[in-house]
Amino acid sequence: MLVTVERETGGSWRAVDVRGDPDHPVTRGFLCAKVDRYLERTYHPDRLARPLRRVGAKGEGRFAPLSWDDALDEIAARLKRVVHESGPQAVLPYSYAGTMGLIQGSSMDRRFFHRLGASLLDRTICSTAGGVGMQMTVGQNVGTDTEAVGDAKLVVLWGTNTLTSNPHLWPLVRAAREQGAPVIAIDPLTTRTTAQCDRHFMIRPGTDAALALGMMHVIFAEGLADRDYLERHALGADALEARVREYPVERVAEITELPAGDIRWLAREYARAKPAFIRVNYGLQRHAGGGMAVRCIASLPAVAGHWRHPAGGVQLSTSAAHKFDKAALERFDLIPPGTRTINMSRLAEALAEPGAGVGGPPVRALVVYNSNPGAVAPDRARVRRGLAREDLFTVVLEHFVTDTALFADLVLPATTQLEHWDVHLAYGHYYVTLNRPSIAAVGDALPNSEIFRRLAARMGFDEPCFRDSDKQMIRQALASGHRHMEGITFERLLEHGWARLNLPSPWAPYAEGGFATPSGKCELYSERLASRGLDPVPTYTPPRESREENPSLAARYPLALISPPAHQFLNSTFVNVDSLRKKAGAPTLRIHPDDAAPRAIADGLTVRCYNDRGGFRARAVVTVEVKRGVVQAPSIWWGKFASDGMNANETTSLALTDMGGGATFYDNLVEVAPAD
Ligand SMILES: Nc1nc2c(c(=O)[nH]1)N[C@H]1C(S)=C(S)[C@@H](COP(=O)(O)OP(=O)(O)OC[C@H]3O[C@@H](n4cnc5c(=O)[nH]c(N)nc54)[C@H](O)[C@@H]3O)O[C@H]1N2
Ligand SMILES: Nc1nc2c(c(=O)[nH]1)N[C@H]1C(S)=C(S)[C@@H](COP(=O)(O)OP(=O)(O)OC[C@H]3O[C@@H](n4cnc5c(=O)[nH]c(N)nc54)[C@H](O)[C@@H]3O)O[C@H]1N2
Ligand SMILES: [Mo]
Repeated sequence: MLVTVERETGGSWRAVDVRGDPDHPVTRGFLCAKVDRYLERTYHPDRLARPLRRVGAKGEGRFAPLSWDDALDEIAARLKRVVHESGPQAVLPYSYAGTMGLIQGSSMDRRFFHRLGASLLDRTICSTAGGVGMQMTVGQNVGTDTEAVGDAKLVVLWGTNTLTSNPHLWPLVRAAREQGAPVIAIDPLTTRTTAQCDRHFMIRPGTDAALALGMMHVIFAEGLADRDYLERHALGADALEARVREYPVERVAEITELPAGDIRWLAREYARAKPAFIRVNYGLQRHAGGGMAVRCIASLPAVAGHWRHPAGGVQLSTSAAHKFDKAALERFDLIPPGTRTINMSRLAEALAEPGAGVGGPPVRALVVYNSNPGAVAPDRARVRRGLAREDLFTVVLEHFVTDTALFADLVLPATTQLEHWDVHLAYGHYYVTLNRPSIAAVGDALPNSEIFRRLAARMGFDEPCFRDSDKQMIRQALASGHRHMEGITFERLLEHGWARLNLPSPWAPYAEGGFATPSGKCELYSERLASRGLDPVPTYTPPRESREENPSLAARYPLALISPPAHQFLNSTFVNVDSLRKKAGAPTLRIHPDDAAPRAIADGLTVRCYNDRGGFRARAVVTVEVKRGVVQAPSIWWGKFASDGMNANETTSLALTDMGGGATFYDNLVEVAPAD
């Protein structure tokens, strides 16, 4: 991102424009809809400029400013007291994707909490199910090189809304299509993306594993498998072939609610295109069987031999190829042995009445940064009950008074990406990016790293690592010695802004095998899964909230709710940016006419969407663009922008995925009724 600054009277710099870097081979000079409005957000009148102390009740939002010294002294004193009375594990850090920069997201903060001995946080809320599904199959969350995608002969966009959530892939999808590649979407909803595809399969949510198994059934049965690749580079092809015999097309049609003919067509086209590319993404792994679903899909390119070509294969992420020195950044060696880990997707449980469910001391102090769990975490009502606990000491580092900050005892103003140093990996390409500050901090805001540096000094942590500057930490991150990072230096990044990992271009990661699994092969049979008590062979796990798994629940709550990102927001970030919120409109719920009619729901009516966990109001949009039996509530609204103060996470559950302990946001049965 290139920032244009102008000198203001008084001499300071003001950012006046942000744009994509036209030289960047993947982002090609354009920003997504929301980051395009980054200045409106940076200079927003509500932007936090000073530390605040709560003066009203929790959740009420009445605060008074105080100095940094007073705020940090108070926090240090409170943390020391909690540690003294209940042990350090009574402190819980909570952070996720506000910034994904390594310095402002996982460096000084981690050192601080590791040295303190705080509870560890398992960061599962987004991607761990699919990540583990990839690890168990290809060994790591590394897939097809984005830049090669234009040469694919068939593109499957599987559980992803590319034009909204990953727009920089689109030019490459278009390039493939211009050369004749059909582009196929698999999604229960019509989206901006599916509307641009040649075919759209409206699959029943949570059944993608069955579709992949059915495709492999056809591929094996019709002699379309790449036996040579399987023999040389896969483990367990026989076990897989036996398994997919259990998934004939007719059975898969029943499970997925897709026509048998379409499944057969897809399998044949997929196998014959040399090569075919699958962009699988995180949407379809937010279900109970999400890990297995990704594993089944990740098995396809080995079976059809698509990894042979740089443009073939699967991409869930590219993150794991970025080999930064995490040990140096985060200092795992400072963690006291035996420290417990709390799963962030179950924050509601961790904050519930003292100690419930997590074992060990109750959480008495919560330090939130880069995250807004009061809006984004599942079972929001319970999360908020936890945040409202009088005996919980809560600190929130933020840009704004979010749904979470409303409950804070102290709110600390943090810098944005225009105001601090950072270095980034990517999860959609193979480039490292340096983040240089372009303006001074707005108000008295400080970088997360500096806040934890100052807190460390107050806690008496005197190891030299607590005095490292951000620039020093960037150098430490780059100096991993891994061959992917060779030649990527701070100086080079300063000069150029970004650098491709030291990889061939284009890169075909598994053309000659070289899988990062214990066997070095694509593990279609996984000993590691067997040892975890899971099926070692790809299989289908039905959604947890479904007619198969819980018929009585499905009878009471027959509709499957999907609450995916909005085009104009980034999770709960940007919801308070007026221009974007205007475009997003009010909270809506899309519902099929056949589901709307028996409920007396007309287009535009205010409805309530609910289950036993809670509910929220939205304006009904009656449309055939959602699958029958599925409803969609886009975006994670803030309480203050919704008429009832609620959002979709009132209905989502604490249940976890089969692998990686992930959240199951889209495995969620509800009922919908007119609001009044
Ligand atoms: N504009 C915008 N972009 C974003 C974000 C944002 O909030 N806004 N968030 C960012 C983040 S943190 C992430 S993790 C990514 C998420 O982006 P993606 O990985 O693309 O995931 P989702 O948007 O959750 O879901 C993508 C699609 O999957 C579909 N889906 C849901 N369940 C199923 C299923 O069972 N099977 C199939 N086949 N499809 C299903 C949904 O209908 C949706 O259209 O986007 C990133 N980009
Ligand atoms: N129902 C439902 N719930 C979901 C999802 C869904 O699809 N449906 N998606 C899930 C997914 S994929 C994800 S990744 C999570 C995301 O959940 P979060 O990680 O909580 O992401 P955001 O909602 O964007 O909130 C990030 C916060 O960090 C703040 N922030 C940004 N930069 C900085 C910084 O440098 N310093 C500090 N201190 N703060 C900063 C922002 O102001 C913002 O309030 O939500 C999950 N929740
Ligand atoms: Mo995410």
